Amino acid sequence: MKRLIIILWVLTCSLYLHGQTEENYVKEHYNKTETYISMRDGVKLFTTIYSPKDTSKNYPILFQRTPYSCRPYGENMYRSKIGPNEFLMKDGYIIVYQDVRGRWMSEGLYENMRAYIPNKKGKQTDEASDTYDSIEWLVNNVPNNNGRVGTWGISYPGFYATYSLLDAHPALKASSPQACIGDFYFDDFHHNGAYLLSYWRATTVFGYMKTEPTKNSWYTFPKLGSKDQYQFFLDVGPLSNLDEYYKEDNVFWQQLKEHPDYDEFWRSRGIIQHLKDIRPAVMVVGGLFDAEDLYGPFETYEKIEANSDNYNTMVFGPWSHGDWARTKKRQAIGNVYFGDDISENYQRDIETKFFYHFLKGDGSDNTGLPEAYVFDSGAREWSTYSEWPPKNTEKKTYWLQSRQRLNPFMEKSYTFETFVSDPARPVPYSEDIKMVFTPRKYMTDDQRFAARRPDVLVFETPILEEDITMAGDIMARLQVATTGTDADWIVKVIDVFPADAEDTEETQDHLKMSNYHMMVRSEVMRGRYRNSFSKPEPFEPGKKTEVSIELQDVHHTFKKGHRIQVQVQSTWFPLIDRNPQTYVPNIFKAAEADFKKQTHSVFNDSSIEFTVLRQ
Ligand code: PG9
Repeated sequence: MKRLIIILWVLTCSLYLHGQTEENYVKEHYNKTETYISMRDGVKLFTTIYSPKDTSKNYPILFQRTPYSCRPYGENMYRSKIGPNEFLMKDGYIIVYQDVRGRWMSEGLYENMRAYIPNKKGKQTDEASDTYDSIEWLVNNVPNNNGRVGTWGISYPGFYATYSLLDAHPALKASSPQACIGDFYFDDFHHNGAYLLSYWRATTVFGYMKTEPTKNSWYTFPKLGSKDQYQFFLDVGPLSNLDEYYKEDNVFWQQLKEHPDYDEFWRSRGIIQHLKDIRPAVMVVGGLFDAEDLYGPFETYEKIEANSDNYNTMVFGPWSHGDWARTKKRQAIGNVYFGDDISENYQRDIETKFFYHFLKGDGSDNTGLPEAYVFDSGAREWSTYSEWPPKNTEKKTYWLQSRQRLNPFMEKSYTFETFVSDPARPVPYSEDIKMVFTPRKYMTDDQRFAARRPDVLVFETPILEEDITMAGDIMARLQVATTGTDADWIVKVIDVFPADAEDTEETQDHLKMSNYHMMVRSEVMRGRYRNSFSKPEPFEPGKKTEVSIELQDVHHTFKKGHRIQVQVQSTWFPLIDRNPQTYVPNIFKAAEADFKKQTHSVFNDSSIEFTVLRQ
């Protein structure tokens, strides 16, 4: 017994010491310095530099520019982890963080998704020139650097990593934009013109402009007094009532309200359009179930691939926003479990290899990594491709037919399905009662709760007799009509599990994986923008009209014994705001009386086109 107690005591101490060592790893192996770097217009940007204590050799610089702060501030205050992952942290790199212009301890004025200025003159600045000036200072002033720089970041920091590729400094050899915002009209705050009401609280973080460098947040979240976001936003009513919480000083809220269409304000801020003639090596990383930034990473990879000759690759895993940077053993999103150690294996075998090769290795294109690493979210395994979308794919069209059938052929009979869409009783986007900062879990959520509502149309194949692997984008071409003059159209692609599907430890108590309706991909088109995101048009009541919706790429095997299901609906609340269903110039300024129940129709010459791997 005594021996057992001693063993347990030793084990406890070693675990405690291990934890302490891990927690102090950065402090024990890195020196931290904080400095200001002057930009070409004189504005100073706050920069934190973690340098390996071992000064016997030179190291590459890994550089992240962020709007989320370089905290903790103070040269004796250390982050517990630094860099893209712990393998790189322990492999020896100089890790640098910088508050971007106008955020936290940096000087200057902030602009959301600051517009890129091609052919800048004199002291003109944007995020590309701020990155260039910063890298110029770092490689000439940071001791023991080897003259090679990499940039990385997730989400908004991912946007700044993409930005580093424009007018890139010659020392920039590699960049990994991850879940990188491409355009706020198609990422984060909007999807195809619909405003993401579920992002409303996030407007606090980016709405207020600070007046001077600060270590403490200069904004506070509005107190809502409710954790039930569906009921809260339904009770709020028209969006204009949210002005009660955000006043004139929330600059971004005013901009959102004043720019409902894809106008110059949004167009000028999109970065995808500028991704040409890129030189540094790029590895774009994204999550197949990323609710925040899916458009950005796919478009970033595809635009660079089409317009540059550089080394350009992509990795898309079974992740929600930023999962790949965490180290939880079981990778799951909501109720859906995908496998063990997926993020850690990516960090060790892909991300670390990429940066090592271009920042410490021979820098050739022979990285040993594939062009595309893409997880199959149905087969639960990785695939690699020499290009994305894969060459050996074909388009396969299914038709939305009567009696809830999804057919690979269109029946000759002319039919349509109708439903009453009532903004006062919108379809929830989630069964969960919560108040989110940004949406996340719904991307794989069970959709049976929606399938059983009369205002959700359901179209489903018979039980599949063989596997079907989708690898690429999905195009829905709806033929619709409405009694109103405006409407939103939402399409959801769902994997219906067989009755004998087993629960996992992630399965919520009120659910069973038996017959689980797994959301695979979904998208909305605000109907007024069906022909142009810049020039909205009303519907003519009763007139049959085409509404096309491109759904972002998937890589999913619908296995034998499963079914493919498509759902069509016109509200998705409060993921997106409600459409009044009567045409008004600006939905942000719609009045209560504009919101009207309407009857919508979906005709049987509506189709959905999948990109399918050839057998
Ligand atoms: N793209 C994410 C986001 C942007 C703006 C507001 C809220 C979230 C992100 O940077 O995490």
